[in-house]
Amino acid sequence: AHVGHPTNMEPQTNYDESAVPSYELPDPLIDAAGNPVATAADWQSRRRPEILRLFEDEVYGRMPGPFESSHTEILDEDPGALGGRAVRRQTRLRFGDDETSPAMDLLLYLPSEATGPTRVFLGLNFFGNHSIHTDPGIRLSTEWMQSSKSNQIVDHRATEASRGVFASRWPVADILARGYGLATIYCGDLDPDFDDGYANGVHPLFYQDGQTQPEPHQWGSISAWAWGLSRGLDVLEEDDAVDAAHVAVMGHSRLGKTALWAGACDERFALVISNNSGCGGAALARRRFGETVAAINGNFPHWFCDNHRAYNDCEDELPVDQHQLIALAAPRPVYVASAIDDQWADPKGEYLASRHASPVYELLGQRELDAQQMPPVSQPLADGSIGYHVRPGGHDVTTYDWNRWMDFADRHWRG
Ligand code: GTR
Repeated sequence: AHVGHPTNMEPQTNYDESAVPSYELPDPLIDAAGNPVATAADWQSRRRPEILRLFEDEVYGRMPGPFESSHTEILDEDPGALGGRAVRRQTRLRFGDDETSPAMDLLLYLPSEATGPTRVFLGLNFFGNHSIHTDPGIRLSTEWMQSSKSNQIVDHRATEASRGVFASRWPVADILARGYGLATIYCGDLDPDFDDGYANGVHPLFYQDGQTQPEPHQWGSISAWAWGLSRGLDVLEEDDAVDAAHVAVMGHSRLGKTALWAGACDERFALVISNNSGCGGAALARRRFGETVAAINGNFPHWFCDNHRAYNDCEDELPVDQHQLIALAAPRPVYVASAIDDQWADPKGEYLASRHASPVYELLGQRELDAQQMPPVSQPLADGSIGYHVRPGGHDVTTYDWNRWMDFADRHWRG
């Protein structure tokens, strides 16, 4: 199973390190007026909100708070799922009062041998909750999704044959065996991933009278997905079997961009994980290596806010760069994972952004990413509060990645 990509082959794409332009990164510890940020309190109360606001207004778009008339319904529970290894719970959060209101379904697995509240990894998926495992008890998504022959999505709808098509990206048994829970939501429940001028999904719930699409500084699809992750955390907070103070938000690719953004906006997430998130995620925009701002806004006009288009081919004008997005996770642990053959996502740019987030972690008394060089493949740098690895292979999520994240979570949460 794989995600159908657009061409990813812009003729002008640069894959040559020697052709990376020289650039100057905005300093996370110098504010917009040019004053240094010298204390943790100064960062937290003044500089952090300033950077967050710039990412809202110039990159992803501002998102609203929770929807007022939301209703939670537990759809089903099975204490003996996966051959008795798991408790499976499916919860629907409906935004609005009637059956036609948009809703998101959260699938949760917890280890059946858990004796107390469980720490959970929460991530969005691309093709429905049923795509993460062959478990016949998972409700088959009925929502729109990208048609895909290889993933058994026919006429934009999931089929029974699409159960488990992405199981390799979600090693549920391993996660449970290590004592963690896993929660997931289909991103299309929040906003179907195509450009329709924001007529569907959750955006219209918040339109003012007469408004038909978000303002140029208001949320695009990545913000809507990130908003959904926060609503997922709301659901988990209501669940006594979940240790909601230890929820890691993770995501791959466009959903990895989303995980970083969700972790920046919602400080309840205790740990933040980006996998192969690339442009608009963990990779520095100013390097213009692989996917660029112009390429991503061209191929996916609905992901970012409209203001972001002003930076097409003008990356140096951006008031922020992606190392500052990673820094917004501080002081919470953050992990950035790259894949060496995924040059479109610029693994080196992802490493550099992680390293340049370090001064903020240091200021907050955390151990930074102290390697001056990008590490070789399969040599994770994960002793501090910023974890980084580049693994062999291409654009994907593997058990290797999950094992590193679980090692990292163990280290931070279990000492
Ligand atoms: C690509 C896109 C990347 C990444 C990827 C994915 O086509 O250019 O930014 O998001 O899709 O989400 O799989």
